Amino acid sequence: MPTDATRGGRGALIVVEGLDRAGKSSQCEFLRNYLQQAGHSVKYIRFPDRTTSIGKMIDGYLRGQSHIDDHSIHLLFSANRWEFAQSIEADITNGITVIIDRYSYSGAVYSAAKANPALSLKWAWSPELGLPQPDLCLFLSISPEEAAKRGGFGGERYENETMQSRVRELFKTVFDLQQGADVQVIDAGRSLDEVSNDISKIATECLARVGQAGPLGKLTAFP
Ligand code: T5A
Repeated sequence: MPTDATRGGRGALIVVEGLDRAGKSSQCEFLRNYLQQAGHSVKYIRFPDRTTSIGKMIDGYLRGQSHIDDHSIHLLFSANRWEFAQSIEADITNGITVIIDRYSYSGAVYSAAKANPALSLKWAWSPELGLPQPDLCLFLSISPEEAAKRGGFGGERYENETMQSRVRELFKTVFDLQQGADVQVIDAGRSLDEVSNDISKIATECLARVGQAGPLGKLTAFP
């Protein structure tokens, strides 16, 4: 199958963000299949990637099997993204569109939502500087109450309504402060099909746009 590079363009970097159980993984899988059927080469990755050595430490922490200091776990989440940064950039250059399920935005807001006075949002954003800049960020917006009704909620460390409410507010702040990506807010409280319809339209427009765009950018500091 020809990649977008053989048609003269790079791939797009599309990030899907939202609260726990907002439907990110379901929509990422839908979008991968949809874009592949439309003839694009696509990869789907998710953070944390729990398969690497760093990812295994994160997994143990999220399941409550280990205690790790707030700053240290934050840096591990970021290191987990840096492990994949070069391969993401190479794929994009080679015309492959990369869909990422959670990214730096989650990294900053979940750590800042712990309300540790020594861990500000600005501090939490700093290890993300220089990572690939998404072309599009799809934010699946759902209330913490609605998300809590969905399957499997409550099993991991951050899955409680106090934390999720803080996370929701901080997502708004970080999107205002980091304006490089095109952030599209999608009402994720609707049916799977209604959400997918919106996502497919927005992603298709994004791919058309990046075909004419310059190289992928990098995440930058807050103003
Ligand atoms: N974290 C993550 C950090 O603290 N720092 C970081 O840097 C990063 C990257 C794990 C935790 O790590 C934190 C954030 C998280 O607390 P995760 O593994 O991505 O991150 O965990 P979740 O976000 O909880 O991932 P989930 O896969 O559980 O949730 P999704 O992907 O949002 O939801 P999905 O698609 O799996 O759907 C959940 C359920 O809802 C149903 C699905 O069928 C499924 O049962 N569903 C719907 N039901 C009705 N209507 C819809 N529209 C639905 N969409 C999905």
